[in-house]
Amino acid sequence: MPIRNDLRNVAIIAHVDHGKTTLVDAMLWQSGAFRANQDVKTQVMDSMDLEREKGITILAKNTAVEHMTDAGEKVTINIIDTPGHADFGGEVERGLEMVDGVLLLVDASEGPLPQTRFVLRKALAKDLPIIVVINKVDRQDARIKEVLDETYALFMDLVEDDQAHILDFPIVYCAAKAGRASLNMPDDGGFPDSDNLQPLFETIFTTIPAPEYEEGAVLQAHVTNLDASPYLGRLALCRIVSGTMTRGQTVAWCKHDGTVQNVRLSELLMTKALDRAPAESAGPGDIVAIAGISEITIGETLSDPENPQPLPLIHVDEPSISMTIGINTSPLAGQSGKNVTARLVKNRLDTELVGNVSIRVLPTERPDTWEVQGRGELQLAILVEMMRRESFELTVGKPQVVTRVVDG
Ligand SMILES: Nc1nc2c(ncn2[C@@H]2O[C@H](COP(=O)(O)OP(=O)(O)OP(=O)(O)O)[C@@H](O)[C@H]2O)c(=O)[nH]1
Ligand SMILES: [Mg+2]
Repeated sequence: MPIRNDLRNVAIIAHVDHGKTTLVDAMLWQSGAFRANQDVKTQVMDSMDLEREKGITILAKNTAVEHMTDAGEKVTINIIDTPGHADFGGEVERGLEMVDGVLLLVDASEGPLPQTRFVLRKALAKDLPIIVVINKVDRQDARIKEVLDETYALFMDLVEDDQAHILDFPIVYCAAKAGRASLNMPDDGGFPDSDNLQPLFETIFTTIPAPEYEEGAVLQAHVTNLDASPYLGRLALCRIVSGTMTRGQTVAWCKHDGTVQNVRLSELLMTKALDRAPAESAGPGDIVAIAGISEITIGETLSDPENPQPLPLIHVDEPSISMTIGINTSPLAGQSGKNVTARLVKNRLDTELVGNVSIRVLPTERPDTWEVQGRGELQLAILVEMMRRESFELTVGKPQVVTRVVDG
């Protein structure tokens, strides 16, 4: 099958704080995404207010860098930065739908932690090639060799019998903050022997397969994420699996409920560093944002109107924590916010459902209160905090563990 040798799609996954977003900063800088004197914030991908305040990634985001191989060929790398906190695991699962391989970061001092196991299990389930990146080798308390042994032990625990080939993973040692990488193991607390990330880039080029495609196959583009633009309205982020997409084209929108509707792509955008720029057309393996379909949701497919071929819906783990969210019923209601009616709260929760597949909203006995289920307390707390900032006044219940009845 032909391949797109000018393209690589990779996700960065790890436990919280192991340095994913910092590594993306360095990859952006070293690919000429910024001017030398440009004032760029650290963890530049953490663009939401709440992400910057809390210093964590909440939403998975993609960026694209252009980089030269040692052989002098220009390759575009689409990088998906994912959150490490367990509550946002749904973001990781969707991010993996877009890529052909992953960088598994492990902190050189902390070693593999629970979320390292969770994300590695997800990557193995999709049979994605893995590059292990031992990061923060410069930490004074680094224990690189032990951490590598613990990482092998984790793989041994998780790989299936038919996946032994995955144990051959390449290992790159990084100091993401310093923007340095090496294939040789540095001393604990020392720096990688290369003064840039080129060894990491080369490992990506050789380990992560270029997207494959079938010549002449019908269009199939999978919606893996949503975003909004003040000018264009809802944007659907898609990975084109086969075929090509052009701006203005009419495509078949294969919906969740099995129906198909023809729609026009009013805008086609491709990411370059931190910006999305209009493009005329895109092909297999490309990650694009499209506008023009205001009701489109995650997991749906855009395909050929003559011969629509939907891709499988995206499966995400079940919610584990629930909490009630309702209007403020106290006598002081209306003093701190303006969005106080049940209808506005319900509309806002419905909007959240559209972009956030790991959340559920259920009715309760009260017409002004809903049960919201999610992946963890932090995820639900962030939702409440966002709503309060949007001027909602809410009464919020205590988080409860979701119990599920299996087989009656
Ligand atoms: N010493 C050292 N610190 C680093 C390195 N890379 C990242 N850090 C620090 O580790 C902290 C976490 O970095 P982030 O890049 O936000 O980690 P993350 O994995 O994106 O975190 P989440 O997205 O919330 O899971 C920051 O304070 C970084 O400055 C490194 O190579 N060496
Ligand atoms: Mg991050």
